[in-house]
Order: sequence, then structure tokens, then C-alpha cells
Amino acid sequence: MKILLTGFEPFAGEPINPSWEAVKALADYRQSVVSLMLPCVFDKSLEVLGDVARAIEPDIILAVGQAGGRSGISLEKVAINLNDARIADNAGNRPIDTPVIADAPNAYFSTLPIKRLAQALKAQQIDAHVSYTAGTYVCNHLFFGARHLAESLPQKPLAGFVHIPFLPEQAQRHNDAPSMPLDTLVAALTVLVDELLAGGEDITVSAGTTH
Ligand code: PCA
Repeated sequence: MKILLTGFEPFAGEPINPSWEAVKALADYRQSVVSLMLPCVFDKSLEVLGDVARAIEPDIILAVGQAGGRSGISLEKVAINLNDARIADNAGNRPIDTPVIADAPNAYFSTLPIKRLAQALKAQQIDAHVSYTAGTYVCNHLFFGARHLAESLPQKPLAGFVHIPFLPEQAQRHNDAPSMPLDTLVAALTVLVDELLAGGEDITVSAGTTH
């Protein structure tokens, strides 16, 4: 089994991106993980992902990004075919109301067993939940592109996205926003990779709400 695990370079003036800090710590974990840093750039991030995925033929693509201000690990359910950038990306692009991929579906769901992944994290006392929006910036763009790519690859890899909070040193500069220490983030990704390598179906408990 091969897992392509991606993180992002820093963006929005931050010196560090927790996603890459955690993803790089899992490089070659269990001889199964390939860690890849992606540019925080619309389209370019998808080109890099596509090139590497075609070269290494992963069974699973697990993409990770920073969600500053969120607490806990967000197992993303939905990728939408919409770019709507509040700030410019690292190449100065700021698409507004454009599709990620023209003539593609409006949305894709994660093909990872996200409820089981959330449960496995909580069993290790790591705060986690299923999330129903990955936003409209580069992370949603990458998630949508990864799912679209997965449909076109011969091995049809599973593909999904996880948002993680700020590191404590970032949170200090953001009005004490929620954060997780790096060792917890690394532990969280380790749990996710172990669960994915174990394989199996998702669970059928409700992660939803009444509204
Ligand atoms: N987070 C941003 C893009 C890169 C990252 O790590 C997002 O949530 O869209």
C-alpha cells in the first residue's frame, strides 16, 4: 500500500504551515508514506499533485491543510467545484466565483472512511470531527482536484482531505486562536495513516446535525 500524503507551504504571511510540518514527519512511515509539499497556488498545486500521483501510483491520497481558527482535526466530507479566494494565493492569483475544473461535477465526496477516522482520533483523545465545508480557497481546490484526478487514474485511489489547526506559536499571533502542538498533529496523522493502511469500510453512526 502506498499513501501519498500532502501538506502545503506557508501562506497568508505565516512563517510556517502546520500541515507540512506534520506531513514531513511521516515521510516513509511504515515504508508506505510519500510526503509531498504543495505550493499554496491555484492550479499549480493540482499540476504538482497530478505529476507525482501519476509517477508513484498511490492507493490513497490524503491531503492536509491548515484551517486557522478551527479547533480539532476536521475530516472533510465535501469538495465543491468553486474557487472564491478571500486573499491572493502565493502567486498573486485571486479567483472569484470560478470553477476548479470546467465541466466537472458541482461536488465530490471524500472516498475516505471519515467517520471511522474521526472515531479513531477521538479514541486517542485527539479532538476530531467530520466537517461539511473545506472552504473555497486552495485547500478545497486541491481536494476537488484530487478527487477528480482519482477518478481518472487507473488504480482509482481513495482520496480525501483533512484540515488541521494552527500550531501554538501561530495561535499566539491570532488572538489565542485554537491550536494543537506539533506532536499531537503528528500523532493524529499517524492514527489516520494506520487506520487507512488497516483498510475497511466506514462506520454508519450519524455525524450530522438536526439543522
Ligand atoms: N490552508 C488553506 C490553503 C493552504 C492551507 O494550508 C485553505 O484552507 O484553503
